[in-house]
Amino acid sequence: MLKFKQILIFIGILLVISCKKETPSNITLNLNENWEFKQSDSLIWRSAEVPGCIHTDLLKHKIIKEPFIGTNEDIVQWVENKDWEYKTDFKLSENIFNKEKIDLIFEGLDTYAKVYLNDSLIITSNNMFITYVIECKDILTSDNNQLLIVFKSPVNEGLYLWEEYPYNVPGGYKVLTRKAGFHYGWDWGARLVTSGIWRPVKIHAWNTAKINNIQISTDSISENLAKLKASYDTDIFTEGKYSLSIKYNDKILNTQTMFFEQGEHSTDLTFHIKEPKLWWTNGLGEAFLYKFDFELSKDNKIIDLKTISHGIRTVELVKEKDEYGESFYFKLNNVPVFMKGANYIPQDNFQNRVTKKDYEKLIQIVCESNMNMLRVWGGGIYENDYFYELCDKNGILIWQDFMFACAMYPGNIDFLEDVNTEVKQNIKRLRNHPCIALWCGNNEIDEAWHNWGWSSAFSKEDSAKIYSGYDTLFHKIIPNAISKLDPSRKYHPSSPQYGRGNHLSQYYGDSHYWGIWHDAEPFENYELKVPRFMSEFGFQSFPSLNTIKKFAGDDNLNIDSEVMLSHQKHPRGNKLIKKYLEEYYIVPEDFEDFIFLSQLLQAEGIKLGIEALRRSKPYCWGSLYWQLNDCWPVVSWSSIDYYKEWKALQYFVKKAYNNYLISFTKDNDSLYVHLISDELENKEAVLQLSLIDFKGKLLDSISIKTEIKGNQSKVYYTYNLNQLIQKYDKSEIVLTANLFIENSVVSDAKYYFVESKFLSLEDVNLSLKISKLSNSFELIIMSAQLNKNLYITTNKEGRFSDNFFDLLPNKEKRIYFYSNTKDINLKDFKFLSLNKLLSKK
Ligand code: BMA
Repeated sequence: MLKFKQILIFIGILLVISCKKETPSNITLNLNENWEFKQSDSLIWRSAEVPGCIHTDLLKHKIIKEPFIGTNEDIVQWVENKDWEYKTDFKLSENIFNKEKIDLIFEGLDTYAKVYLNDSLIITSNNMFITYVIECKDILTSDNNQLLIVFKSPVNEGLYLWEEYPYNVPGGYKVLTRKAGFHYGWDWGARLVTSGIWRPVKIHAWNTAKINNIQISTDSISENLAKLKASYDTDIFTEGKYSLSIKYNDKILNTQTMFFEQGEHSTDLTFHIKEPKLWWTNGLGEAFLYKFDFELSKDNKIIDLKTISHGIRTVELVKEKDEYGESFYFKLNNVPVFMKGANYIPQDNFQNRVTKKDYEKLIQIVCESNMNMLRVWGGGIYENDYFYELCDKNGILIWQDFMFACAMYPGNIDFLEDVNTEVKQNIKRLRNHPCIALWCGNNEIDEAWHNWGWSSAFSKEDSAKIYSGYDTLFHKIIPNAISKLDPSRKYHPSSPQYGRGNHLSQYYGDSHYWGIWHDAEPFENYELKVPRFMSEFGFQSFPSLNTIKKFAGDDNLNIDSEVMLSHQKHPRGNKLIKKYLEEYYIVPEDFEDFIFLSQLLQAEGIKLGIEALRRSKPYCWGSLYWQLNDCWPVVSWSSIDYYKEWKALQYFVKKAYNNYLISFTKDNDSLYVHLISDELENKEAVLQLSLIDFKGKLLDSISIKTEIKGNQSKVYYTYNLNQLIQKYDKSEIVLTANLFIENSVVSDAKYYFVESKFLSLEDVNLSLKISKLSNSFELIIMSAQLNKNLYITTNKEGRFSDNFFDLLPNKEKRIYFYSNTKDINLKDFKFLSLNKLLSKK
């Protein structure tokens, strides 16, 4: 009996062993431990973090103060003028050292770096966006090895090259250095020109052969079948018979055996998926991913393996001449989709401080806010793989700029060759991500050259020479690389297609409309200047008091304090905010009131813009506002601040980007009720409209049964304004709208008949209740009168389900506060509203 049991256990163990996935014989290891750094002209080595940068290492050793606090940015500027060195000692285990080939991989060196392995110079780099793979078995020893990396000051190197440079081009000396543009400061960013090993260092040890790269492409998709192709790039050391196989859920989809000679090979394998589940964007369906294993085997042993998550879908950018000009919209799986999103910048000046949690939190906010596209803007970085993986998983399309913004870059051979490598590598790294929708050459350079007077600042001859560099880079090198390496995707040379000085910008391509903000035009102009696709528009606001206190303490809480001014990088920023406040509200003296109103102003303004764009479907198909996030705590155009705290705008965006939107427009005596649907199907619905006064008295109401057309914007009801409101005081009434589908409210909106600042708002008491739920605290709020833009704050860490909302009279509003705090009571919350503020006047 016992014997039988033992046999069973033995069989069980055998089964477990045989089911365990075979691991490939090639090995990849991180070499991120044991690093030290020093200033080149010092003798003191200190521990360093890799991946990392010089500023965070200096910070860890208390040699500099946190640059984001107070005015510390100023006192750390010396760091950019020094040279820095990093070193590590390492020993290779026998199983690595005995491999035939050992590669050292540097995924990112920022920026002017010389790398020495055991005293031999193995890399000279001047581009932070390039990955280096160096074969170095010959230089490695089985004993101790040392890596030393010397970083030259990027500023001194840039200035040195600049001395020789023949043209004083826009962008200045930084254009000569392939480094993130925002490191040198931006109108929302601190100047922190850092250096260091910003991406991982790895060792790849291999025998026999390796897979260099896999490219998945789509031949055709139908309901029954998706025909796909995998292109294997392999590097063979030992010639012989090899098998290439593609697996899904451990089932082989295709396999091929062939003889490879020594050297690099490119091999295509087709494979099919029956009844493919398509990849859809957030809001339209599941972003379904197939996890494929691509294997390279020899003598029945897996030598190398790459696992790739792939979404089956088509994305097209449709640019077709029409009666107005030229369209600019995206079709996903053959369906035109309105793009709702924002411009994304790096999440920190120091990339190593951005954790996986930060990426997850950011993408979660993007999804919750009903977005389906982000533009990775050209003055930052090509993001890391995790960012794109999260976008793949969550159905967020990416408009990917190459890293060029607001400057004229050189056209000499060395520069262009280097950029060619950068471009090719990044296309190859990112092209398998279903989230990538478009490659875009640069940010605003074409616009600036033609519309901002850049070209006319030079003689005709110089101007032609400078432009020919631009032409080669953005009209030859980059599109050539794309058509070779990623032919299924479109390329857009520069965003916007036309600058706002050019009247064509409203009729052709994508547009950056900055008449509002930069030219101080009223927000209402968003309704007059609707383009085909809005890829930038924005307005600044102050971050919350909690965020401000983190960098300004309690003693600088005044918009003109030195600290606050050092965290406002736009030269006319505060002036413009005040100007618009005067126009739309008041300019409050109290700092907290000012923060509140600056956020509300931004939120109302951008909401107006978003609604105008969405109403204009199918003329316009996109709304990407400037900007989603911040890279340090600052006054800026962002909708979430550096700590990912929601500004008023984020709450407004969430509603304005909902698949169903109710929006109002007025024309003389007519008030139009528009319904916009981004859903693909028609739906039976009920639109409920009620006119009430601020004490809750119902004055008029109507309920309209209708079918909402999928993927359309249409007027569903028109009021005669005179008839509707003539009996009432316009400053005391509001029209509320609710859209019901299958008995639940899918969208709601309010229309006021005078501007907010002319409303008769009284400061009245709120009735409040709080209770603890399993994952949040529930606040039940009520008031006998309308409360306009009720803003709830607390200094406990957490997030509100809604904020800055209008509380209707005598109606309970339930707000959830998500927090890890154990206990909280009503005294911990503060309430501010337009009622309080305007009745203070
Ligand atoms: C846009 C961007 C940025 C800038 C922003 C606000 O055009 O491309 O260059 O930060 O304007 O001025």
